[in-house]
Amino acid sequence: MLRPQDTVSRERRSLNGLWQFSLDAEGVGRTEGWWNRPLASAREIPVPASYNDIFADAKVRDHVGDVWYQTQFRVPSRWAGERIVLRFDSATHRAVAWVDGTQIVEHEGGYTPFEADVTDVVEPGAENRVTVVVNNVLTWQSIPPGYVEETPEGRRQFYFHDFFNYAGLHRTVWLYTTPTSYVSDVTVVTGLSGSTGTVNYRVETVGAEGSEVRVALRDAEGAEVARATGSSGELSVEDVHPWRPGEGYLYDLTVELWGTGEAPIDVYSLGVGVRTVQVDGARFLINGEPFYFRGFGKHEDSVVRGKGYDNAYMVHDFVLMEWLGANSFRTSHYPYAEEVLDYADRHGIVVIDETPAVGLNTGIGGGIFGGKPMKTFSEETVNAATQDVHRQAIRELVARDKNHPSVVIWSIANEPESDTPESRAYFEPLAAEARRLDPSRPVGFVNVMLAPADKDVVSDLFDVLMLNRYYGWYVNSGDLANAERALEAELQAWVKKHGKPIIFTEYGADTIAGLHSVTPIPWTEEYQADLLEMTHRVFDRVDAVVGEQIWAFADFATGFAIFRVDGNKKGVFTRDRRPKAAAHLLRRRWQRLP
Ligand code: GCB
Repeated sequence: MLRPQDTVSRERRSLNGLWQFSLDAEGVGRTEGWWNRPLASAREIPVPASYNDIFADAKVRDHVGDVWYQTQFRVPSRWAGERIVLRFDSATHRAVAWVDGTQIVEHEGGYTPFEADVTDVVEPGAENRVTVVVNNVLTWQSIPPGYVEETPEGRRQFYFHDFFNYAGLHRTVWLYTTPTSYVSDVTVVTGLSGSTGTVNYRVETVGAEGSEVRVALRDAEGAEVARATGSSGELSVEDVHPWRPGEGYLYDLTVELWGTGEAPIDVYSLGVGVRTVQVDGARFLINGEPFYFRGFGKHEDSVVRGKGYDNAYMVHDFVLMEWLGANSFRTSHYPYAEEVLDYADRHGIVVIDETPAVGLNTGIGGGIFGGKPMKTFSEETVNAATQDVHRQAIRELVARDKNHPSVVIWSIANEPESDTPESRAYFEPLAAEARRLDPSRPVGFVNVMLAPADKDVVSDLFDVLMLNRYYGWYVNSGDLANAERALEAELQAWVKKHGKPIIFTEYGADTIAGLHSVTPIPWTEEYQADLLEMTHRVFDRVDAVVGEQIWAFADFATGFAIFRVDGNKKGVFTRDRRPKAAAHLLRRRWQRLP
């Protein structure tokens, strides 16, 4: 799915700003047709942002159900005759949108874009009203899953993941144009052979019978290095300048649609990084060279905005990662804003790209913390309908992110149940689907500590092993000597069983910034640093470990739990991005590693 662009044939404008917002506490908006008129008793709300922390109002923060957004926009009269599209970069977790009285689109899933052709609905030159109902309910058939309980005080949402269920219009809303004959999709797959690069491309068009696709590839200085005609083909680049970790070199692929006129009908341009990704035994290769991931699991999370996209936080987070010497991160636990991947492409940061499939595991926490014992996979819980939604989430992730050179692995789930026949039956078709959609990238899922090598029954379906482990924290708590032995023993079992590259996608310790101790006491800054050092000693002894991504980049908001004080504190930075002692330790280590 192509991002909106300004080109000679296209124009876009963002509808970001202050919108009207109404909470639908009684759940009556859909039957009362709230889209037909200005929202009653509305407040102003920023878009993009999560709505939860904007108001000093628990009813908004903890709301379960529908909220309504509305704004007015004017379509420039010069857009008459163009195809006009309204696009939402995301609406968490599902939405229906109307322009004036007409429903234009609905979408399931909180972290991927959706759009509607509104050419016949809007009036160029006139004011039009857009209304969106956004729903935050998590069910057994949503990704991520959850369930709702009715209480005398109203509905309560439960879920199995460890971050706050922020909701709303989290990313940009665009109004944009294309010509009526237009480029609807572009797919590139790149290759390298010696000093020659290849760019295999495929262009899809709509309404373009009788027209011709022409593509041209230019280097970063703007010099043309290859061109071709036809909707698919392969471009070859002599003396190629590859995209590589630490150096986000991008070519520009300009796609043009030509009719009989003097100028192209449509023009779209795409940044292309020429690079290869491959798994070879226990090595992870980028451009044929072994790559070692160092970085973080992150969240889109900041004060007030919640999961609302913010340029300042985005750039600052990258700058802090660079300051530490990190070269990669995982989009735990959902696809991030496309601006993030564009930045990673330009700066040579390597990304593990994850679906929102987090919490498909009732075994975590459940019994101990008062949750009801229940099966993960059953007719009543995660079932075939959930699997369909999950499959669709994989499709939308790949469709959106397939052209980003920074993305090197598809992670199709975080810590699902993976030690039962039901889990294998659930994941086998999903792994196959991810591979079918994109044979050019390794596919993985993130394994939970409850399913070590001797219990796991799904890892053979995947190309890499991604492990989340909390030795020294959730197990061997406060006992780093035993933690070190246990971690190494577990790792050796994986090496023996699979011989695949192992990336540690999580390890770490909750740490209160400013809490210090001369002895190694959990929750102190010193303990976090000691735990990381212990874990790194083990990694350095095991060749198959090809990556270390600490949990987490920064402290973040969670739902209430008796082991969470104002959120999860495993950040190497605080929520407002101040470094804990561990940051300095990582900086010393990562600047030393090749
Ligand atoms: C995990 C999860 C992550 C949690 C983390 C923790 O395994 O993948 O979402 O936040 O542990 O801190 O418990």
